[in-house]
Amino acid sequence: MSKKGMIFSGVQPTGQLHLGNYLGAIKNWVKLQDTYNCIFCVVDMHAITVPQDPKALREATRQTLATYIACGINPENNIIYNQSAVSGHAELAWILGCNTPLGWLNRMTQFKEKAGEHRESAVLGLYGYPVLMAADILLYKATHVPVGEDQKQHLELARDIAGAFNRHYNKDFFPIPEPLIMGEATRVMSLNDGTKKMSKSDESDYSRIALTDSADTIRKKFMKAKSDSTMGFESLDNRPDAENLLTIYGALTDTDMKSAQAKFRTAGFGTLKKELAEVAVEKLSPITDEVNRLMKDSGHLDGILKRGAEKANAIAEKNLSAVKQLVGFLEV
Ligand code: AQP
Repeated sequence: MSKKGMIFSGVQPTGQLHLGNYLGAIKNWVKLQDTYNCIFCVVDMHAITVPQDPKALREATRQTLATYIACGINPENNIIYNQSAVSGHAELAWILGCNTPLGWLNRMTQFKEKAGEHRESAVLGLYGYPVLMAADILLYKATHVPVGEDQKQHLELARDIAGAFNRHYNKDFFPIPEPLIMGEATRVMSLNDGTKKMSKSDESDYSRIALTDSADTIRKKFMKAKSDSTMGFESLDNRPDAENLLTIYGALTDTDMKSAQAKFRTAGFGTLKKELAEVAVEKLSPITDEVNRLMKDSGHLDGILKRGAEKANAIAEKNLSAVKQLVGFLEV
């Protein structure tokens, strides 16, 4: 069967992957891997846009790969590697950066959120993160990018950057990549605060379900999740915590929001949380067990990354060489 196009996507090895990464991204990759040519990257160069401990970064890189595989990504049929192993990402990011107006970067909300009040001391890498993300995608001429809702703005910028490059060099060189924002849970929120995204870097461990949490921890975290005082789930207006828990339930059980609401129409938070915890334990325990098993053999994981990087590099070098030709770099 001929495949529909080229997918590129990735996760930063900035800590333990969580339910948001799974439902917003990796669960969808598993569905897409048979119909597209897929490149799934562990984006370690993005990770260092905030300080990382080198030993922990290496470990998180392996753990992110192990999580991809444990969630059902087949390392034989897809290219999986870590970003820093392919130098083309950095090279293309520089070239694209020379075509990206600062005004476009100034609109990026993730930079504003992450830099916060410390804008003056924020590093260039954090500011340029979206240009590197555009380079990741365009290096492989990817046509589709499955991401969670939070990455939509960066993907729109990647589309703008691709268009600007094509116009500048008067050639339809880069395909304009399409976002694939799929599933019932495109934005999973913190268990402590339904208005905030679930995130690896949240200070509170209770804000997220990590894909390496034990069954007991998963139960404890859901039972402690923030609730409100309204009984039943018929109306979710101005109830971000209720909506979040129901969204997660729907995504884990592959039911739409309406059916999930109907199921818990007159129930209290306690009932929803108990059922949700059991569903999560059932779905996530096999993933956790497999991650733990895979992590015992780092040689095997490193071998997968090495072979993936070789395949990725072969595509990257070809595309980058064509970019350099267009730009006018002399290759002797
Ligand atoms: N809460 C979320 N809901 C749905 N999708 C999410 N994704 C991340 N959080 C959620 C999706 O997961 C993919 C990889 O994201 P990432 O880890 O590389 O970067 P991030 O979006 O910055 O995630 P975190 O957890 O918030 O990381 P930190 O704390 O390190 O910044 C993307 O497709 C993303 O949309």
